[in-house]
Amino acid sequence: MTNSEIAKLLARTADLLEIKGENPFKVRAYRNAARIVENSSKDFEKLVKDGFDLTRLPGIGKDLSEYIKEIVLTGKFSKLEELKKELPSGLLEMLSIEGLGPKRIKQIYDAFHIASLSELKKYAENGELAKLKGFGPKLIDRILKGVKQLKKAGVRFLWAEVESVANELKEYLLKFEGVEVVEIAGSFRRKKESVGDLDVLVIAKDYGKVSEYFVKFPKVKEVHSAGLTRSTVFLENSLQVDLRAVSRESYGAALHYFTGNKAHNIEIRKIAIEKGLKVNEYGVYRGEKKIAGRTEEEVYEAVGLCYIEPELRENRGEIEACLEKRLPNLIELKDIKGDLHMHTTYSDGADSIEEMVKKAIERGYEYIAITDHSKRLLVANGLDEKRLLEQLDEIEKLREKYPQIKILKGAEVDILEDGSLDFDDEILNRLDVVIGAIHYKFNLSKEAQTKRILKAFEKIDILAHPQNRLINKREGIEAEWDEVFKKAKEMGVVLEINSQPDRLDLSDILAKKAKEIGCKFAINSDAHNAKMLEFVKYGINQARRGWIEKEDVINALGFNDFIKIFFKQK
Ligand code: DGT
Ligand code: CA
Ligand code: CA
Repeated sequence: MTNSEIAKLLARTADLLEIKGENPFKVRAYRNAARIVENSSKDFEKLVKDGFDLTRLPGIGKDLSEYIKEIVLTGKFSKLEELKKELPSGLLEMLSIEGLGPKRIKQIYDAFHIASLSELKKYAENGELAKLKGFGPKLIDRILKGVKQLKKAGVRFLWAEVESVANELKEYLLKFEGVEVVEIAGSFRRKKESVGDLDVLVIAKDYGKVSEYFVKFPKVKEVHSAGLTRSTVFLENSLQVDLRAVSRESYGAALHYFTGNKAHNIEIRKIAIEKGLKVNEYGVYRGEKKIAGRTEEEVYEAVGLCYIEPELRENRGEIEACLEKRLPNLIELKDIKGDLHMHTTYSDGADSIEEMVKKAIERGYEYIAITDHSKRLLVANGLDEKRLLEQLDEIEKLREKYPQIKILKGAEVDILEDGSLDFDDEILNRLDVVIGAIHYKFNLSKEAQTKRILKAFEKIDILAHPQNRLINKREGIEAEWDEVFKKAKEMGVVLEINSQPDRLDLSDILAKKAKEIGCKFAINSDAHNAKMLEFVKYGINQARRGWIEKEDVINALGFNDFIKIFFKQK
């Protein structure tokens, strides 16, 4: 870690403290610290590793010495991490816009509570920003340019956000004469929770004509390049799309190469080399001779491997698992038999219980649980906790009206700061399904957060969105996940894979970890209206990336098996 990297973390801390409106002396202290480190001729990393007492250097007190040590030894600065959790990540992004320093961002944030670049753009365009003191037309112009650049450079899109435009584009291309195959490779095909750009492959008679047609796709905003085998455009939402021509003979090799990820590709290439083979985007070769490339299956077979599903291609042990014949048999959407987490007009949902029930029947579910919020969030929404009791009565009536589906009585109960629950036992005892969820106090220490969750395990059946992250916006809580998962398995608490596109929580990595420990999962929609019951497909994507099989998922069981297992604990 260089001095200027250390300084950058300290300066960022100062910026965020300033945006937050902290004491100016504190802000200045961090800014000074950053400058001292940046300007020092000493190599701090080396000094720390040699155990040198930094306070002996001019200008470095006890605090700064501790900060530098922490950063060098952990690569992170905990004060900054805390601030990042407290403030929307959009504010951090704004800091890299030329002309926007912490003072101006604070002005903007205080006035409009803008939390993302898209909102910033909106306020710049609709004239609101210009009402702030010091925001002249030149600055507004610079802000707009900055937003555009940033979006091009580094903004990732939620998978679900690009799904419809990706499908539209695919259909559009397939309509063109001479186009035989269109496939979207890359992270989109791997169903990664967020996508940097779209990598589209086509097999076509005349690529030049297809490329001309491609850049006229109605949602294209800007054509970056249109070459002989590759074209790049930006769509209205700033999403980059690359189109590549591939030949039929190389299609499998190209699809494999551009699906990635890169680390998976590199591993495959290593295995090939050991066998005296060469793999690239055109095929698998022994010497000059091409021995495979038409299909992906052929490519894997040629290097002595079985077919690996795109969702698993992350170099997280999938190649080893294939060689040891223990690749998972991944869960599919059609395996889901019920949904155990949804909201209605009894709390913050938009549709009635009956509308949710009808939609669930339409989806062929055998059972659902109605799980509105507990006291804290009811009150916050101006509602009364007695509503739950009325709701239970209504469920009784609907059970009679819709005998073809089992309607379970549930609630999504807040886990309070000390791990106790936001409904009394008397109410909890009347419920079939108690989901526990953390909705506030996200930045407790790891120990406190773990304790909070384990305490709640005494009374809950399912832990909702365990990490409490919002993709690209909020990192989520810290907890001793190994301990949480072991306890969940031991106590029969089911872990949710929440299907909301910006949650997808548990993440792929933690879901895999929990599976290895032996936990059970519920892939739930967390629907806030009837249409949202469809979101379960996103949860399925994430579950597959976490190596989850049908047998691991409690709501993939038919109702009779479900109650046997789910209610065993009670
Ligand atoms: P993204 O777009 O950031 O969400 O992630 P990807 O995985 O779609 O990455 P992207 O668009 O940069 O490239 C698409 C695929 O192309 C990638 O998954 C693997 C392959 N690829 C790209 N660059 C390299 C490379 O330098 N070496 C190898 N072996 N493969 C590469
Ligand atoms: Ca990509
Ligand atoms: Ca790409």
